[in-house]
Amino acid sequence: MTFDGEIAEHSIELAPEEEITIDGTEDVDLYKVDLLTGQKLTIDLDSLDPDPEQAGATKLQYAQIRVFDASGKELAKTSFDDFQAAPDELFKVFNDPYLQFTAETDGVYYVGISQIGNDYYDPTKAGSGSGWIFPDFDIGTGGKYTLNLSVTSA
Ligand SMILES: [Ca+2]
Ligand SMILES: [Ca+2]
Ligand SMILES: [Ca+2]
Repeated sequence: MTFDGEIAEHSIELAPEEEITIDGTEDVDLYKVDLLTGQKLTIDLDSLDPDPEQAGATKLQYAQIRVFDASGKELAKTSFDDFQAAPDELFKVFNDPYLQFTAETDGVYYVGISQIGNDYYDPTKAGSGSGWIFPDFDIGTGGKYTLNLSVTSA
């Protein structure tokens, strides 16, 4: 399955009259996946080149992947070695994360996508993201991506 996402600024309404603005460094996109015991989830993120027509558009660099169980407990997270091309990718694209996760029990899992630095958020709490920027390296400004999720049986 393929999803199109974007790490960017947006506003969310926590309650009527209570709206907060999330900037790109705090944005988290969560994807819900059902897995059976022993199934392996392969997560491949490809950041997209910015649209030249769109002023100020940037490329998502070093996105973070986290995997949670149904209660929001973290089970896996990108580490330095995970910033590499997927096996089906011809060119080595250092910067984009690729992660495999094997479910130990049947259940609902969540995949969280965020940008570098924003990797301690609580997936059960809106507004818990935080991050930082490195403008000199064009890091921290978000961007669009394609997320490829596939499940293989044990
Ligand atoms: Ca988003
Ligand atoms: Ca890919
Ligand atoms: Ca990739």
